[in-house]
Amino acid sequence: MSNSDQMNADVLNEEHGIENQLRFVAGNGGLTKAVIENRHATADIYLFGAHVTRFRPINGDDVIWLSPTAVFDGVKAIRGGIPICWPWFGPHPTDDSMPAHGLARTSHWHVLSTNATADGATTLSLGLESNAHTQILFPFQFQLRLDVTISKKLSIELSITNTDSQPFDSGAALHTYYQISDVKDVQCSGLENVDYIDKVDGMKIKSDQGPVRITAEEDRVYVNTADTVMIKTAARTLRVAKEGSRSTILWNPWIDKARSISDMPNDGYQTMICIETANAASDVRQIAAGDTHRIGQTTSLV
Ligand code: TA6
Repeated sequence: MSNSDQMNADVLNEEHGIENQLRFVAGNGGLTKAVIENRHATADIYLFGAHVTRFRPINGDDVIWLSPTAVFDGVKAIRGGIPICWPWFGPHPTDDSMPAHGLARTSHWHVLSTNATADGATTLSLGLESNAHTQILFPFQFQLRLDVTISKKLSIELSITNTDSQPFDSGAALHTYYQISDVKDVQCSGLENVDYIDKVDGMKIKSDQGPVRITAEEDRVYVNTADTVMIKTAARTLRVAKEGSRSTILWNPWIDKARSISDMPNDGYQTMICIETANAASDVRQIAAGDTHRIGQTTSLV
């Protein structure tokens, strides 16, 4: 840990630490993270990218998948966890030189507040405001706030406030990597009979009548759904409910794509699936000057 990292953690603990519940430490690569340990669960949240990298209910297993070869250099997005994709999901709509999935997941956020509630939950709020760097990528004034609440559930909510004098388009995804016991065993329900854009088959519009199983690379953008998704394996079922979103992404890179991703082990695809609460495709929101849009999700064990 460098002196500045330690100082940063010390100052943050002075101002925002919660005894026996929330402390700041220098995590991987010296990046500052909040460690939350309460009577319901434990969790890690990096300030870089406002990135949740771990959530484990007490007496349970990790819910979130984190690549063992993730890079923590404060520049590259952390592979796994919950990358915050904003102000666009996927490639930039018009400019290929722009970073995939926007600027939020590779920005350094700051602590707004921390709170311990009577029922033993812990909340961490992080903020990111527009600045000279973000203006290059996204020429609007904005304020972002991410509220992470750790109880026996994992709740996150991204608030996007337009502090500019004109409206802007806001695409987003809470790009959540879920830990699963075996990709060959997983079934995702709640998306039956919902149209999706198939990104691995010429962007064709398709739909399924039954639960989704993974037998090859899947990269689907479900449109016009506010529904809860259930991620089922023999080991457990996860429930992902969402707000402020009418599009859901389902992704598994499978063998070849996983091998091409430098910060993912070749076999990484076998123990993860992404279910992403989004504002993508036809669900990109226009936020008027002065308005706020909120997109959130709550993940729980069934
Ligand atoms: O959400 C699925 C997706 O858009 C895939 O197409 C794949 O690119 C994935 O995101 C990961 O993107 P990243 O930029 O983090 O490598």
